[in-house]
Amino acid sequence: MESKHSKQKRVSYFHTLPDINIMMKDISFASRIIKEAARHNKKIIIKHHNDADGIIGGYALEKSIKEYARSNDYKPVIQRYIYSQPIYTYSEALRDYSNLNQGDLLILIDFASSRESLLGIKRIISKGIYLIIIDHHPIEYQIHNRFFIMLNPRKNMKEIHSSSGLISLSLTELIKSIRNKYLLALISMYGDKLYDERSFKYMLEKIDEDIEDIKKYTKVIDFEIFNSYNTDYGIVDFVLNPKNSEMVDEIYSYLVRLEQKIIEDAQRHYLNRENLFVVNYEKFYFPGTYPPPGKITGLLFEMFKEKHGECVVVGIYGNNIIFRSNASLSFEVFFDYIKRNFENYVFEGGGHENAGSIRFPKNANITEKILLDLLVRINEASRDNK
Ligand SMILES: [Mn+2]
Repeated sequence: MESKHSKQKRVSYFHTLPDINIMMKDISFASRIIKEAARHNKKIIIKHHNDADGIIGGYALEKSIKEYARSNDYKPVIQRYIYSQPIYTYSEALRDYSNLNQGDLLILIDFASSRESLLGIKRIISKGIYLIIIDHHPIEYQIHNRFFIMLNPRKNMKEIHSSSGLISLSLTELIKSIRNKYLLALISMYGDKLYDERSFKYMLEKIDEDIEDIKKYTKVIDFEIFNSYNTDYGIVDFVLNPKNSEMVDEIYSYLVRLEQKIIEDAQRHYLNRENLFVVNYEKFYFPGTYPPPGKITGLLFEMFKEKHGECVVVGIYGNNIIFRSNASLSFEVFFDYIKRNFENYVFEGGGHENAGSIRFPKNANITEKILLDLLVRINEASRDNK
């Protein structure tokens, strides 16, 4: 029989994954900051991106901190919010600045690594509020400050395999391990299309659900958040509760039909040259409806990929373009070109390798035709460079 001691010493599976393992020092530091905040009954605010990855991170961390506090009879004030922008805006920072005091803790999940978030972040830590950012998007700044910790594998690695949900779960293992952790990790990774074959296989073996269930849960959670007006009425618990399986199945089959329709519509509205595709969402997408442009791009990408193997899909929606590729033309190369040749643009975000979105000013006049020519040119130039 195992002694209590050896049980405590057992290493969490999450901590053995390369992206996570390389961050263990920071993860352990973050867990100490969180436990301290709980012990001193501080206010802890968690804000997370409004997608499946973001909510899994926020949900897991909230649960873990609450259970830790309860078991130790601490009484921190814990609040969690869904946040729908890809950057930590200055107005959001001012709100947090006024709601939190010195020694309180703010945790931002699945956003806030971009340059545009920096001023707000500085404002927060200038008050002595602890700030933990859990993210996997490209990092565009560095801060060395005792109130600031960033858990983002891109600090150390170029190619990453972890979702923000997975990083959050790795952190909960040092606070209070939670139920369903493998199922939650899989949903967060599936939500961001981060299929790491080995860890997927390992975690799927640990749970009763199969990959089809993961797919269903992820899509339904995404859809629920999209329609939630940024209020979490208990989305994750609802979707995962077997009592609700009939309703969840019904929502899922509705979503499958929605996706099929969007794919059919999109097939009438694209231009392409070989494996480069430009799709104009303005011709078939109704603003504010599900699936939103970022997800449409993902669906079309999966479809074109099946037919063409390597391909690049770019969607235009108003002044936004959304890029997705598994071909030699990467988002990095594309974005580099934009930086050098366009005066005005904003990097909007992106969840994973070779995906991202860029916004242009209103009168930039970027049409499908211009964009396709641009793609062809960049593609040829990047080939010649190799
Ligand atoms: Mn994410």
